[in-house]
Amino acid sequence: MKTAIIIPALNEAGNIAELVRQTLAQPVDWVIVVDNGSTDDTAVLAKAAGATVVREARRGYGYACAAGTAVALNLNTDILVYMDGDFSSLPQEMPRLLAPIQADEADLVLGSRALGEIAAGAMLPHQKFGNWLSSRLMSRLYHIRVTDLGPYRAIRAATMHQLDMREMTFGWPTEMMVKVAKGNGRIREVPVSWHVRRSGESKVSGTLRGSILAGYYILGVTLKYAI
Ligand SMILES: Nc1nc2c(ncn2[C@@H]2O[C@H](COP(=O)(O)OP(=O)(O)OP(=O)(O)O)[C@@H](O)[C@H]2O)c(=O)[nH]1
Ligand SMILES: [Mg+2]
Repeated sequence: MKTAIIIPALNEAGNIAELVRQTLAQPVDWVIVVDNGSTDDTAVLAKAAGATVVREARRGYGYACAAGTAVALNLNTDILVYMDGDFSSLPQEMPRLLAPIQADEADLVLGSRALGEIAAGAMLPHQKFGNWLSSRLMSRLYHIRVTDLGPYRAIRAATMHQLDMREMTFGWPTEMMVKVAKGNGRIREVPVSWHVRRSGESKVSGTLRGSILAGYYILGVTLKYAI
C-alpha cells in the first residue's frame, strides 16, 4: 500500500532535516512537510533532505495538516500518517501504525503514549491529566476505547476522504477521531514513545495560551459531534 507521511512544521529548522531523513528510511512513498509560515529555514532544509514541501500560510495545526492531506490524496496514496515535526515521535515506530491498516484490521490507528513510554519531561502533568480526561470522555460518548489523543497516527485514505474536516486549528486531531467513530470506522491504538522536542520552541503544551486553547478545542469538539 502506498504511504504518505505528513509533517506539519512551524519553525522546526533544528529538527526537520534529520526527521525527514529518518522517515525516508522507513517503508514510505512520500514525505510531505507542510511549512506553516516558518520564519527560519524549515522549508529549505526539508526539501534538501528529500521531502516534498507544501506551503500553508494560514497559521494553525489543522490548516497545515489539511494542506498536506490534500496533496497526499491527490497523489493517490492509500495510507496517510501524521507526525509532528519536532522529533517528539520516532519515525522507526511507524510500522506499528501501518500494520493494522495493511492487515485490514483498522481504518484509523492511533499512537498511544499512555500505552507506550513517555520520556522524562516530555509531557507536563496538566497535559497528562488533560489527555486522560478527554480520552475517557471520548470513549464514553462515542463508544470507543482510547487512552490518548496523540498526534502520531495513520489513517486509510478512503476513510480520510469521507471525513469533511472542518477544524483548522487545535481541533483537527479530535475531529478526526470523533468523525471516524461516528462513521463506525475501526479504530485501533498501538503503543508509541514520546520524547522531549529535540530543538526549537513549543507552540502548544509548553505555553499557557497553547494549553488553554488545546484543552478548549479538544473538549469543545468532543462534545460538538456527540450530539
Ligand atoms: N501550534 C502550532 N503548531 C504547528 C503549526 N503549524 C505547524 N505546527 C507543528 O505542529 C507540531 C506540534 O506543535 P508543538 O509546538 O510541538 O506542540 P507541543 O508538542 O504541544 O509542544 P512541545 O511539547 O514543546 O513540543 C509541531 O511539529 C509544529 O511545528 C501551527 O500553526 N501551530
Ligand atoms: Mg511537540
